[in-house]
Amino acid sequence: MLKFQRALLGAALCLSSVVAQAQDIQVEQPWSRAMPPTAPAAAAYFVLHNPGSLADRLIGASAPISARAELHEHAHVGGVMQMREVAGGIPLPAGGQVSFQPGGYHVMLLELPRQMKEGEQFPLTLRFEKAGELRVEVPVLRMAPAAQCGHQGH
Ligand SMILES: [Cu+2]
Repeated sequence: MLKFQRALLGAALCLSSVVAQAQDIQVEQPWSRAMPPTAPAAAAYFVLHNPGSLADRLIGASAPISARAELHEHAHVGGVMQMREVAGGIPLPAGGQVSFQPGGYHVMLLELPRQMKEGEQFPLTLRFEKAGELRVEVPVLRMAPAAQCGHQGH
């Protein structure tokens, strides 16, 4: 029974997790990991859904909490995991989804006057080639929210 209730709760969180939509693009489960006050940067994560029939591309991001925001990916370079800026933006195929998550794509927030604390949130503007700008509120969490949903069935 408890298992069933948890499943229901998970489904409810899943359904309510679409927080912003521009044309066909949806941004789900935005979050940022709480960082130590002295950390030089922070990262924002989310899942992009494009249920439409036109491919699009994430080409930029900005947030008032940081002077600079870059689109980053993690890649193995000579056996070492490094992150680097993605040249030319991140493609979002028609009918597809792209996850931004620790160890993968993320929006890197650089030159922050101060680190955000757990429980705070900040606006993040995502800029798409076709869909234009889309603004989401990003909660600062200690851990990833993905376990609540797992993105099954999307
Ligand atoms: Cu990065």
